Amino acid sequence: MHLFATHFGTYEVGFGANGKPLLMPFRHDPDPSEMGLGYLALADHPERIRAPMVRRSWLENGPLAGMGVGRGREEFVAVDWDAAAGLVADELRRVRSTYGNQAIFGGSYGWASAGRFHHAQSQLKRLLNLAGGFTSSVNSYSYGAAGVLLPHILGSDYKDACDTAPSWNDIAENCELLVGFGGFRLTNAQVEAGGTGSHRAGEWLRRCQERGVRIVVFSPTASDAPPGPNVRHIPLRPNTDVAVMIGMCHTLLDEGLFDCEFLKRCTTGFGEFESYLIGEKDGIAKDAAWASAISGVPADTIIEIAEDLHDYRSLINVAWSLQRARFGEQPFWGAIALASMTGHVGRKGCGFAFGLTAVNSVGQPVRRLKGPAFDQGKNPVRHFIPVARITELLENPGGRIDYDGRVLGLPDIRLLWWAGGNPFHHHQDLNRLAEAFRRPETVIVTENMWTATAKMADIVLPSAFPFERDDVVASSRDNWLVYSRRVMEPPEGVLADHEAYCLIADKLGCCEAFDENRCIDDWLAHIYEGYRERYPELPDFPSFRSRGFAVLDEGEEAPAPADHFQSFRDNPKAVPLKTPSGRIEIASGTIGSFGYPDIGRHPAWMEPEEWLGAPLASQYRFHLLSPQPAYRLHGQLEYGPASQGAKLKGCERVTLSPLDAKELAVEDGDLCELYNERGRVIAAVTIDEGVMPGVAVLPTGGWFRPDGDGVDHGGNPNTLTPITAASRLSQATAPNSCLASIRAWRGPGPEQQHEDLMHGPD
Ligand SMILES: Nc1nc2c(c(=O)[nH]1)N[C@H]1C(S)=C(S)[C@@H](COP(=O)(O)OP(=O)(O)OC[C@H]3O[C@@H](n4cnc5c(=O)[nH]c(N)nc54)[C@H](O)[C@@H]3O)O[C@H]1N2
Ligand SMILES: Nc1nc2c(c(=O)[nH]1)N[C@H]1C(S)=C(S)[C@@H](COP(=O)(O)OP(=O)(O)OC[C@H]3O[C@@H](n4cnc5c(=O)[nH]c(N)nc54)[C@H](O)[C@@H]3O)O[C@H]1N2
Ligand SMILES: [Mo]
Repeated sequence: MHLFATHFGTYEVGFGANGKPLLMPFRHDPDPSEMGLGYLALADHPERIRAPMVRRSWLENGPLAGMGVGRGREEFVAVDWDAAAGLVADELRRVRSTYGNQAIFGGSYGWASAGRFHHAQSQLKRLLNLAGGFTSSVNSYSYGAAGVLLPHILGSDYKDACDTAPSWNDIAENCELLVGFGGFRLTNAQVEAGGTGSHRAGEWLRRCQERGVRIVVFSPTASDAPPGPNVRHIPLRPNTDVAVMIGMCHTLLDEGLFDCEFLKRCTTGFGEFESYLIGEKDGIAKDAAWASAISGVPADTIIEIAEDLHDYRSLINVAWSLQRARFGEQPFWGAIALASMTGHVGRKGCGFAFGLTAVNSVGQPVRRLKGPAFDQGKNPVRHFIPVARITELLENPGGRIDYDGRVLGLPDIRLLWWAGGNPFHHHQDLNRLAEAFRRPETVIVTENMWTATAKMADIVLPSAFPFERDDVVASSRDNWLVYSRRVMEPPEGVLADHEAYCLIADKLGCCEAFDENRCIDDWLAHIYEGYRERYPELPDFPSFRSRGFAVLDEGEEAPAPADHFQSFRDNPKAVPLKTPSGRIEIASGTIGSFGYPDIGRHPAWMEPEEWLGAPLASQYRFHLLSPQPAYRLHGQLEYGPASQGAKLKGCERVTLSPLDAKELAVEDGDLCELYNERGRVIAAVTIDEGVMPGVAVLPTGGWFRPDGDGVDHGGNPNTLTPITAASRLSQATAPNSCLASIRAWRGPGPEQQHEDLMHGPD
């Protein structure tokens, strides 16, 4: 079977009446995503990069004359691959001999494409490592706060985003009450990093409902509640979930409805938390009335749900979005404390979970394919940043930042190379990032389209789309392996990253070390054989390639994966967690010992600078939420038919409550401007009575397209979001703590503007 595999699923390749290739849903996928069906339309899109391009004054005057001021403002000149490879190799050599390899930033965060071999970051990092190394980055935008917090609270086994949740079949069989803070945004489950052959999350949620699992969703928007029976939506102010959780903890304490024996055996630090709950030091009882005043949830509701969490076999799920906020560690820690008090942790399908439906894999009862990656080699440079500190890194050479109990020195970055990520999609405060991006001497970007990041480069290397190359596609959280076979040739002048880097490696004199004398087919066979060594039941490579896919345990009843919390609960001494106490740390001496002002020893409510209760809210009246887009993957496929079709007048949609729309005197479809001291962005109003008044929802992924006045016509919420970290512990991204104002927009819409705004490439 001819298959093409992506982060949003696997597609069958066929031919249309006009003889052109087209994508069709994969026959084995019960719930295929529409998102990718139009992927091939991007192949000859006008914004495609078709040749290596160099910014004119960089090419003519070199990296030091004029530095980066023209970046993002000047035109590009096409060069051939030999010239481009020579420029890149010379520049790498110059920077490393003048400043040392730590002056090269190659962190390159981003999702790139599915596929084990053409993995953009691995390809680049392998090349940079052979060139002496680079300053790197750690953690993710997805799970930045939780990924640092949870190893302290639950142990090092719980760093990965998908490892805490019980499996869906255990939930369906055993759980009676599923409480979701941040809800279950099912459009997100279309996606899986590394791909999948089978979308199942929606089906599992339905099965839970059929079995009578009651679902309660706390969210500022009703659309986070799934359709179907037994669902209750409770609106709350953004960023206040931890106050609700703490109010529930107080309720359980006050009413004596908590599992004292579990807390004693399996947790540590409850006493300190208890003292906080009753207000021993500050005189404030963190009761339901207190939580209600912060969150807007009626006190009776908080008490009722708290009692139910204790009385029924319950599971508390927290969406990842909650930790993409100021003090984003707190709702995760709070949920663990609350679930521990209910006493259901370690009971089948109960306790706590993080990110059910955030991606397809969380909770899937499958054996996972942990396969070999394309080897990046070793990086001799020790400098790194937590991934979301990129602006500070560029702004503040020689500076220092706190991180997880350490102090990190920020090297002086002279060369920046990004491949497989789009910081002008993903990072916060994009106008500030643009200034920071003008500081290094050279910026190189490997991309397939003229993203805002590519436009900010000096050297742009054009990259083949994933449908223009063969790859072995598998996710380490899934049981599907797909042979993704090229659908068409890339345009002349465009290479797969690996091929481009072979040319550069050749100029650097490390060609053999880079490609090990293997052609791409050899690499694919080599990677696949790595899987077969671990899973001997897989077919041989030629059979796999001709069938197009292989599935672990195909056709068998999914084995329920072992739930470590069950054995821990049964015998915490024999099967301890890998925390200092061996138990769940409701208070953490380690975190306390760091002495950070923005995270303490136990879960607590801390007031973000930007939320609806902040003094700043009298100036900027809306809390802006920026969830994941339903019709594309981040900024990818923005020009695909699904994403374009979801726009209104060519604009991204911002969703408002009817009350706010009335007050702003805007109607459905009107253009409006969202603004704060960081930027201005245009979007089209969509009115939804499910949105809480005071909240505006603008999904991510619109392409940052500032006009001459700095107004973004692409609808990217990160024009407005702050770079503030969740805390000094994680230094994680926190875009969901953002206040903004809104007014009607009377200027021209993006359709009229678009032509004028295209700058850079000809
Ligand atoms: N406000 C706000 N901001 C957010 C979030 C939020 O919730 N709110 N969420 C954050 C999260 S969780 C994430 S994960 C990030 C995602 O941010 P990114 O991962 O940076 O977003 P993508 O658009 O997926 O960027 C990947 C880029 O890689 C390119 N690419 C694809 N394949 C290849 C390849 O083979 N080679 C090369 N060289 N390039 C390739 C694509 O064209 C694309 O431009 O955004 C973060 N930003
Ligand atoms: N279609 C599609 N799916 C995707 C992606 C994509 O780009 N497109 N990206 C993928 C990636 S990289 C990731 S990391 C995951 C992210 O998965 P999540 O982080 O779970 O997803 P989000 O869409 O950011 O947020 C989910 C919901 O959280 C709610 N929310 C935000 N702030 C608060 C709050 O303070 N309190 C409460 N109670 N609710 C709040 C919002 O209403 C939002 O709808 O999604 C993945 N899935
Ligand atoms: Mo993410």
